[in-house]
Amino acid sequence: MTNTTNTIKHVASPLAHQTLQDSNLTRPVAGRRPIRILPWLQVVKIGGRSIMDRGAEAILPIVDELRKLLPEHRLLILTGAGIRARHLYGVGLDLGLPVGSLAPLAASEAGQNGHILASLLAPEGVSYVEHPTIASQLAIHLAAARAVVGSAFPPYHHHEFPNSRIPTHRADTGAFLLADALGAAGLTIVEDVDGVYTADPNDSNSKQAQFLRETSIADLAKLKGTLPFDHALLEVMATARHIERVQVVNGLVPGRLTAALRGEHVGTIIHTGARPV
Ligand code: GWN
Ligand code: ATP
Repeated sequence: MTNTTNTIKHVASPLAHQTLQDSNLTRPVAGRRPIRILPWLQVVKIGGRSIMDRGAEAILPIVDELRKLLPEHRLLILTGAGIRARHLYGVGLDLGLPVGSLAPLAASEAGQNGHILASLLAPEGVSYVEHPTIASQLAIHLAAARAVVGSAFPPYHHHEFPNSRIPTHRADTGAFLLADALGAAGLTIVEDVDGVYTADPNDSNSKQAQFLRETSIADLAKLKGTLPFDHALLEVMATARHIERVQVVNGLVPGRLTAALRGEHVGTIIHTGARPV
């Protein structure tokens, strides 16, 4: 019998002979901080319901602000889905559609809002870029333009987790996952409230709502009530690799987004689980 082991063809890998479940063995290889792919990028998530659904009254001032920010920042502007997705959930759930069918349908509404925003910024060279382009050709697009617009909704499609009938990973989660994966300089979430409160400030039954100027995922996880973003955002912020803080700002107040991108504290700062190097 000839010896069939050919050392020339053997590819040495530190992960070859072990289970990937054993963190003691994977940590030396996987424990290092990933590189920042686009460290100069500022990611801005524009609310679907809170900004886009309000039409010209809310959108035009934000467009004006974004336009003026272009010489200062290179932006990935991501839009949420808004009221059309909520209508869709209502119809889809009534028909018994599974969550994996509702996710792409809702995602398409986030994309539509992105197309609207990109059209308004087109004179500045800003275009809507598709999910596959964000995944693999973002750098070249941002070399050609100061900003691009995309859908904030993550394209989980039929892979959306079936732990809820409404997709749990929505636009805020999608924006954070992208910003952290790209190692972006920051993420700003633009809403129609000044930031995060201890309860919904627009709920007439929660007059006790107190503004949280600075908070953390641990503190927010203890809050019993609702949040102005997807609950799953807390989970993905817990395991963040790069984005150490997110600021939630009121996009209905002119100048707040500009100030936030300049590093000013004008909304709620949420500290994530990412640690400084
Ligand atoms: O369609 O507005 O991207 O950027 O999650 O998938 O449902 O798709 O299923 O490149 O791939 O509707 O067609 O649509 O919003 O997501 O896009 O115009 O395969 O540019 O074709 O990952 O835009 O769209 O909805 O984002 O969020 O053709 Mo749309 Mo969305 Mo366009 Mo995109 Mo989904 Mo594509 Mo996709 Mo689908
Ligand atoms: P999408 O982009 O997914 O369409 P959005 O981010 O534009 O959504 P909402 O999901 O409606 O908007 O979130 C903003 C709303 O959340 C606020 O208008 C506010 O009334 C509500 N809200 C609920 N709980 C809180 C809270 N704890 N603090 C602040 N706002 C809250």
